[in-house]
Amino acid sequence: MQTTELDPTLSQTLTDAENTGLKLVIGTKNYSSWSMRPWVVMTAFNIPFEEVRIILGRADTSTQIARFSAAGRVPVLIAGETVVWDSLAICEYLAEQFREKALWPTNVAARAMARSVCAEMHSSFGGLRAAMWMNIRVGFPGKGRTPAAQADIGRICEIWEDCLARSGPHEFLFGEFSIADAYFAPVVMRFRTYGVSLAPALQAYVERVAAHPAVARWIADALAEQERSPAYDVYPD
Ligand SMILES: N[C@@H](CCC(=O)N[C@@H](CS)C(=O)NCC(=O)O)C(=O)O
Repeated sequence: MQTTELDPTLSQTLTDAENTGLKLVIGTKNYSSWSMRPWVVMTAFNIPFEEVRIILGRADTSTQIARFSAAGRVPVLIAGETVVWDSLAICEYLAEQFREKALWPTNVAARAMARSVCAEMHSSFGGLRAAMWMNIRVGFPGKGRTPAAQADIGRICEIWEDCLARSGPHEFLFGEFSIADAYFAPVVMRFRTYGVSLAPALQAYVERVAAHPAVARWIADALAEQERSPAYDVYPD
């Protein structure tokens, strides 16, 4: 056993992860927006897990991912014999398994709306994804403003304004931090990278999400990564 050499907090986390048996397979943190969502949820809600990080964009990336999921995508959650792939399915699985932690809002109407905005995030915003990919480390101010990306930014602002009008200007989208905020965390990263100017209330929301301890940890990990995907580090003219 090497645990005696680990710092006590990490050692406890690893012991807890062995007990829950949860393993989250993710991609490179600087780039993997889909991986960020369930990782932030699990970290924010103190759900212990073992992290398995696969470097994206390498010759063996597909082979590495195939060890865990035939779908060929990360994130993947391994819970004993149960394999859950796709970020939204993972969040739903966690919400069911850890009901006492209220990963979704507790109010039924708020929960329905939170699920709707996550489903919309999950199935839409192709313009934003294509022109403004997640890259936490760099700055691409003003880049990527294609008409489709602009339309997506407009719709996201509308969603955030609507949620914050109901929850309160100093709150998260549904009051307490929830899956919905984790779902939009990669958008927050993009808005920072690409310097999207926002109304003050929405800018404050961006800063609130970025400062959340779970999000801040992901950002710190992403900044510490040594791996580079050159195609995503320079914005083409
Ligand atoms: N809809 C999926 C999308 C997952 C996805 O596209 N993941 C990317 C990384 S962010 C991936 O695994 N790409 C495979 C690769 O780069 O080889 C989800 O929500 O989990």
